[in-house]
Amino acid sequence: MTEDNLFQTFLTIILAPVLIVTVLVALPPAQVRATTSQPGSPEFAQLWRPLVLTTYLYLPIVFKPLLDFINGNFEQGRNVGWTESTKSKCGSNPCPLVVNQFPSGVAAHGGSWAAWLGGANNETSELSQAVDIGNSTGLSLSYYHRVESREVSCNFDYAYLQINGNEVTGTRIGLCDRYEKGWEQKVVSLSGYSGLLSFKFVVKTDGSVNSNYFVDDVSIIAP
Ligand SMILES: [Ca+2]
Ligand SMILES: [Ca+2]
Repeated sequence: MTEDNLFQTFLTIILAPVLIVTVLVALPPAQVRATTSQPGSPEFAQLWRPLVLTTYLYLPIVFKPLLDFINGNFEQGRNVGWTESTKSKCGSNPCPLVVNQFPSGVAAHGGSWAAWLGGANNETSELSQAVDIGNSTGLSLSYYHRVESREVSCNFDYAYLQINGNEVTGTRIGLCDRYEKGWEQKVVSLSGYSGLLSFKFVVKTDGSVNSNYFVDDVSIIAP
């Protein structure tokens, strides 16, 4: 069970009854005495209106599906939500992919942290996180990405997205100067997917000419 599922279970089993009991206890004694009143009477409305309104306000919060990424904007820094893997970005030493320092002229899309994949030759950078979307429909993955590359050809270094180990059609982008367009949003439909999804951003570079790929503000969005 993921942290999200544990949290959702806590909210559903513990917090919802606590909220309802809290509302009941908070009712003035005069209103509690009115429980003997008949439906439709002013006393009945006086008793139940605050309870219904409060429950109406709280339940969507309590039962709202928690479908989003942990630390999707990377602002919580490293080792929160995301799993990182690098091959040769720092020689034999793994380098952080979640960073708050960037090459000259590059900044995070939002806040001060983002993911920086690539940035070395013969590199494989992988950044992954699993999200349980249950049986929800109509969802999409949204993320912002940015290419910075010295490659003229777009055939040597590339980035793509995997879901559950399979490359997602339409997400592969060649890393080359032609695609240096600043931050751009990418939206990927999750139609046809359900349950626990393992998202992985992958960058692979060849043996020469540097390429970089940045990702920020990763989220699950509803229509
Ligand atoms: Ca950010
Ligand atoms: Ca290259």
